Amino acid sequence: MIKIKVKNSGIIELQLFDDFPDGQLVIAEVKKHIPFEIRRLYFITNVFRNRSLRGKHAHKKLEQYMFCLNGSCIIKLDDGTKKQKMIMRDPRFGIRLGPMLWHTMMRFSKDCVLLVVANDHYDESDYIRDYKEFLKLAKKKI
Ligand code: T46
Repeated sequence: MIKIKVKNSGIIELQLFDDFPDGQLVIAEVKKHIPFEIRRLYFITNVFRNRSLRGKHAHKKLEQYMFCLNGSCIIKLDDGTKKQKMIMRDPRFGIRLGPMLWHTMMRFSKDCVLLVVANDHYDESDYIRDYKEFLKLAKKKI
């Protein structure tokens, strides 16, 4: 398994039951796998352009886990000091997108399905969408 080098990230492995050839069942329980109460979930589908970029922001406080349920994409993480790039293609593994972590998703396969669970409701004021501002804030927090 890949080692996470950036701050405020990590990988969780969910419980999997493999009923081949009748499918796989993957389970996430709050507190056992997801360390917060889930207040929102959303999913990203139908990214038809391989060159599409999503994310390109950080959050001030929000905690999230992202799962790639189908297909694949690349995720780039940047904590303001260290950067890391990973391929997401195994639905068992969730990546923590904690506060102050610039994240960009790219190179989506056409069948890519991303599921994100979050510990709070949508709040645009929690987003940092300007990279220079992110770097300034990230340096202050060191
Ligand atoms: C994140 C990455 C992984 C809402 O109104 N409510 C919501 O809950 C969300 C997630 C988005 N929106 C609105 C805000 C924008 O006007 O939907 C529009 C598209 O959102 P955005 O450009 O932020 O989408 P992504 O895919 O770049 O980012 C999303 C999440 O917004 C973000 O929190 O961490 O996925």
